[in-house]
Amino acid sequence: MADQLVPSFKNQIIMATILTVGSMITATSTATASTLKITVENLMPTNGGVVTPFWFGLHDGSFNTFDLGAPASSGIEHVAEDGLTGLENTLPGNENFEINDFFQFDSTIADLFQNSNAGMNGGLQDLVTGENMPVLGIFPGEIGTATVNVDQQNISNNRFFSYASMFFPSNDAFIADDNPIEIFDSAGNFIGADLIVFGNQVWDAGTEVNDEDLSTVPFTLDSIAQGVEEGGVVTVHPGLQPVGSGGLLDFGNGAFANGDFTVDGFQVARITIAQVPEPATTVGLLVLGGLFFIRRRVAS
Ligand SMILES: [Ca+2]
Ligand SMILES: [Ca+2]
Ligand SMILES: [Ca+2]
Repeated sequence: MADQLVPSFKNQIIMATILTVGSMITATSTATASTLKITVENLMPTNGGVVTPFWFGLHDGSFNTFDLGAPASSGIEHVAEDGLTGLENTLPGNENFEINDFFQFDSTIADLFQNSNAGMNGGLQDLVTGENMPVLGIFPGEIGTATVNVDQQNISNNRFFSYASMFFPSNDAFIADDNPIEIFDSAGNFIGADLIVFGNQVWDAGTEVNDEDLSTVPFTLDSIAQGVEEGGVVTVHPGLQPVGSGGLLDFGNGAFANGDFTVDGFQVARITIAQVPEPATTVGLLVLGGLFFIRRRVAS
């Protein structure tokens, strides 16, 4: 009996020590920086819509992307009408692109964020896009990712997540958070996010009339910043014109025929925010070191 107890007692010490070492490693890594992985998956069917380069910000909770029933900001207008965020020159192959070289745009969402209290308070912003055609965005079935490092010591500056992206093709349809999403609690514990944007959460910016005319929808550079002013407010988008009516769902022999986001249960995108684990090699070495220490103690 005693012979069986000894190894089991040893195992308990070993387990306890591994847990201690494990929590020390966790404590060390969360005391400094956290690497977050932002993943955006286009859940639309083949020949559905495109999620244009997806803007996100990590901030103190004070940045307001939009309000239903209120006029859209110029930042949201440019996202919704033309898929432009102001961070175009961060996209692969697009390093020399400056919006204002082509269009006399007022503030983009990147400008608004940078100059907001949230931005000046250490807010971070970037884009998530697809690998196949990064300048255009994330296509049906495609997944885009981005990683970002947040300072765990000042996590209150980056506790909340906001996002905005155009639903393409459209005159001014977009997806975005109506309220910032809390991804760290007030004590700094990681909550993360895993959410699906449904078709009834596609918004109309209220800035451009939904004429679905090829000259006003940004299929080419020439049709960027074209359209009839709407002068309205942000609403739930009423939907694209039905198939057969000559609208965008009929464009290009049905290239976007499955983009009717008013279909029941239609899923636009899945957004996940996860913490990137510590590199396995570092953890392994530390655990091995801990075990070596235990064996010496148990043997003595
Ligand atoms: Ca809001
Ligand atoms: Ca509109
Ligand atoms: Ca337009």
